[in-house]
Amino acid sequence: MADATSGPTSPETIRHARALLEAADGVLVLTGAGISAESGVPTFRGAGGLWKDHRPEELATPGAFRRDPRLVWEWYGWRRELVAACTPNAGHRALAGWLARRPDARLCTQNVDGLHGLAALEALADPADSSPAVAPAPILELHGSLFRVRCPECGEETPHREPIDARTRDTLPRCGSCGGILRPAVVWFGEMLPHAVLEEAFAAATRASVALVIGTSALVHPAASLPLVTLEAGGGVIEVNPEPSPLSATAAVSLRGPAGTILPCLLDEGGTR
Ligand code: BJW
Ligand code: ZN
Repeated sequence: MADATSGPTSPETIRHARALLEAADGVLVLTGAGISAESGVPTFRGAGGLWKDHRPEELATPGAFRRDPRLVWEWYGWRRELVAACTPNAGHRALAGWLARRPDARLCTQNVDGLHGLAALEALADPADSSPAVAPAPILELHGSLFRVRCPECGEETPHREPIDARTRDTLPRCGSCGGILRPAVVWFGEMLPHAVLEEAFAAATRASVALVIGTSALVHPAASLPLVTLEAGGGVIEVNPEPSPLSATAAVSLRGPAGTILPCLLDEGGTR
C-alpha cells in the first residue's frame, strides 16, 4: 500500500479508500476526540481544545486527584454534563452502520463520551436498515468512560450518571463499600490502560489488514501505536482528519475533512460522491 494519496479529498480518493476497505481482511478502527467534535464535544489539543485552558497534569493525573479531588471532580462534572447533552453525529452513525455489516472490523476508541455506544444502539434499532441486525463486537474503550466511577481504595467500579456536587470535598461521591472518594473511571497520564482491553486491541491491530484512524492527533501512546502494529504486520492505514498527524506520512490514504462529512461518503452503502 505504498501509493500514498493525500491532499484534498476528491471523489477518486474516497473511491480508493472504499476499495481498500472492501478488499480488507480485518479492519482496526481507531477513533479519537475529533469524531465527536461535530457533536459538540471539545477535543483536547489545538485551538478550542480542553488543554488550551487547563494543564493536563493538574486535572488528568493520579497525582492531581490525590492533591485536589474536588478540583478534578469539578472539571469532570462539567464535562459529564456537557457530554450528556450531546448526541451521535453523522460520522458516529455511518461508522456504527458499517460496523454492523463488517464482523471482521473492531472499534477501539480513545473517547470517554459513550457516543459510539449510543450510535450502535441507534443502528440496531433502525427500521430503515434492512440488513440483518448483527451486534458488533463490544467497543474497546481504551481510556475508560466518563460515566463510570472507580474506588481508588478498594478498586470497585460501577456505572455512575448522577450529577456531581463538587462544592466541597465532603459532597464528592463516596464508595458504598469502603467510603473512599470515588474517581472517574478514565485513564490518566502515567496510568496503565485496562489490561484485557489493550490486549484485545493489539490482537485486532495485528490481525487487521487496514487500520482506519479517525479524528486523533495520534500523539498519545499506547493507543497511537495500534495503527503502527497494523503497518508492521504488513497492513495499511486510512486516516480521516482535517489536519495532518504523525501517521499521515505512512498512510495509504489521508482523507482531509471532518469525520461527519467524510465517513458517510466512505462507509455508507452506495455512499461515494
Ligand atoms: C477532527 C475533527 C473532525 C478535529 N473530524 N477529525 C513521553 C513523555 C511523557 C510521557 C510519555 C511519553 N511517551 C509516552 C508517554 C506516556 C503517555 C503519552 O502518550 N504521552 C504523550 C502525550 C507524550 N501515555 C500515558 O501516560 C498512557 N499510559 C501509559 O503509557 O502507561 C504505561 C505506563 C504507565 C506507568 C508506568 C509505566 C508505563 C495513558 C494515556 C492516557 C490518556 N488520557 C487522556 C485523558 C482521558 C480521560 C479524559 O478524557 O479526561 O485521553 S489524555 C487525552 O488524549 C485523552 C484522549 O483520549 C487522548 C488522545 O487525544 P485525541 O483523541 O487524539 O484528541 P486530540 O485533541 O489530541 O486530537 C483531536 C484530533 O481530531 C486532531 O487531530 C484534529 O485535527 C482532529 N479533528 N475536528 C475529524 N470534525
Ligand atoms: Zn471502596
